[in-house]
Amino acid sequence: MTEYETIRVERRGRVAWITLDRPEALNALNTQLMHELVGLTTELDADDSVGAIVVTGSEKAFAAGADIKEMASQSTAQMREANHFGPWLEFARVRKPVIAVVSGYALGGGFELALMCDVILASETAKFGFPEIGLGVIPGIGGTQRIVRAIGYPKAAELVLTGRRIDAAEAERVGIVSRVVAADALLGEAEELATAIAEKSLPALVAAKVALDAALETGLEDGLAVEAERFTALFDTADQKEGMAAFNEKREPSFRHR
Ligand code: CO8
Repeated sequence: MTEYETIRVERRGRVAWITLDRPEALNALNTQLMHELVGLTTELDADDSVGAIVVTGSEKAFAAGADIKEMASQSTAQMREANHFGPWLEFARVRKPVIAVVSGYALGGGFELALMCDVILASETAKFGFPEIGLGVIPGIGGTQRIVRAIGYPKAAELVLTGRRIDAAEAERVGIVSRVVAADALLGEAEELATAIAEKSLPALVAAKVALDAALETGLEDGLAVEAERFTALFDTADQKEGMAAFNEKREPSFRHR
């Protein structure tokens, strides 16, 4: 079992819960945390007993950005050498559903991490923003790209160019988060949501993510072709036979995830 210093991991049925755990820095994403988080999610992605992955933080902060103390004195050459971008790309390529459960600050890299996930469930205490512009930089791990795709250019540009922080209600209104829930209901709702997803057929979940990703990556015709191919390929899985038999027999399906 790998030991982690900046994250905690727990299994609840088919759901793997990852908690960012650098309370002294409001879960700022330093290099160690990045490697631990990306290494673990890659392992969980290869483990067929895991159907969905939750990433969460503390009540006060999901993550307050990349670690400013670590970055402050770096030169361009040193930033290039460090390659902070490759590992986050690996995180974004995880095949299984990843759910960000956000309470408190999701700023800068923390907001970008949430945007790498498939679903964002937020507490009413959540605060999102890209403060980078006020630090003399810009979002660097996908923020400018994913926020435009998520909410459209004008609103995205306002957030990136001003660094203005928005609350959970505004984030829900503009379509950044899937759902906002009361602070004391967050973990319960998250568990229910993650379990509901994780218990679905794994091949169908993976196919759904491939098709959804295609909507972002390709034109409509190519995306439709990806969807049609993935849909068709599922007809050779045991779970498609079970899912449709269960419907016809008026019972709940018992998926074997193959
Ligand atoms: N990095 C390092 N340390 C941090 C960070 C951070 N991003 N955020 C908070 N901390 C530390 C504080 O320095 C403080 O430590 P100490 O007690 O040693 O002084 C501790 O966490 C608690 O923070 P505060 O005392 O500031 O707590 P407050 O409740 O007063 O304020 C805020 C909370 C508003 C969240 C405030 O901490 C803040 O503004 N944090 C910085 C937010 C920010 O600017 N984030 C963007 C960072 S840049 C970025 O994310 C770029 C992403 C692209 C990266 C590409 C590859 C690396």
